[in-house]
Amino acid sequence: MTARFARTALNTAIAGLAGAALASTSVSAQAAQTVTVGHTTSDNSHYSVGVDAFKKTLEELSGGEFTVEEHPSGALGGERAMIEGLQIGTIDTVITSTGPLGNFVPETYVLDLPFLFADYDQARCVLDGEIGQDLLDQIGNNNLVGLAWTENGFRHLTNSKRDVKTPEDAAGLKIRTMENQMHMAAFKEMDVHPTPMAFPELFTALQQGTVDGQENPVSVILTSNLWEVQDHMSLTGHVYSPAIMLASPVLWDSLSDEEKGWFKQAAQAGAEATRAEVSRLETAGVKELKEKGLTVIEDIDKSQFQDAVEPSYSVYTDQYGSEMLERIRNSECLTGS
Ligand code: EAX
Repeated sequence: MTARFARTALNTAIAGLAGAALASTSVSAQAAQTVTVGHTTSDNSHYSVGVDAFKKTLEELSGGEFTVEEHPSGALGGERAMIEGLQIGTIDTVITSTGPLGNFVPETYVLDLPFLFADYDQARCVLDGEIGQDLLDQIGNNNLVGLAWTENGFRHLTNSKRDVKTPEDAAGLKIRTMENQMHMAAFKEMDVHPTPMAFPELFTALQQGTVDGQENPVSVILTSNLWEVQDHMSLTGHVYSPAIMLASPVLWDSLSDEEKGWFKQAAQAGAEATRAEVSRLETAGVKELKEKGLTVIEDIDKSQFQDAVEPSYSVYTDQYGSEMLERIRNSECLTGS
């Protein structure tokens, strides 16, 4: 190396260092605002895949003004407790199933009726359309902000006692349900003993035999390791479980319109990533659960379960009428579309 070349290389290196120092000064002068996201599932779940996409999109759109901190596995509490946290501003954003949401926004109970949606296409289409938007608006009237509909998935039954092929097989089992009136009413019709419980308590309750079984989408059963404490799974798909990304009104009111737009766009990117993961796990996850030792009953006559829980619809219509139910049934969203 000639002396001249060495000097030039040294100068370039010094210039580079100075540039880096300048860049880091300007970043630290404008520290990113950290946004918390809470959810109950693990850090390899469908929700977590959504958080990654949300984080990436929000950081990109805001040019680093916001950064995202994930709190998975119920670290910030169960879903009902986290929604309360949003209302008082102790949590910024939450991804939750609609399980406990009806307790805050009764209009959303309709979504948790058993066998309301025939398949993923129909459910996603309804939530992405006018009906989904109207429900987001209702959520906005209840001291919460609905950023985007995302997804938990069709729920399937697991238990530690026996193979369940028919509603009669399930009768007498003690099953943990979400804290949702519609789910509890449906299970009562099957002569199951519904035991509402927050998700973070579920694994231990199954392990200790406080309950015999539970019901959740494949993604949750797999990534929350429920297969370790359950033996039998039935692909009942008895209810579609929507999820939603919610924000605290305290955070929301501090944002400009442009920033609000970034949050909504990022939440939608998260929802798309989550839905793709739910779809992937619907088959790949079942295979994995079998490999882990669960007996999976795939050939279920769903119409038997549907007939058994049908009377529970009156629990909803007696209180809330049938207008929203009819809108969903009459929507242009087709199955398999
Ligand atoms: O949203 O409580 C439940 O069973 C939910 O499916 C879970 O918390 C993921």
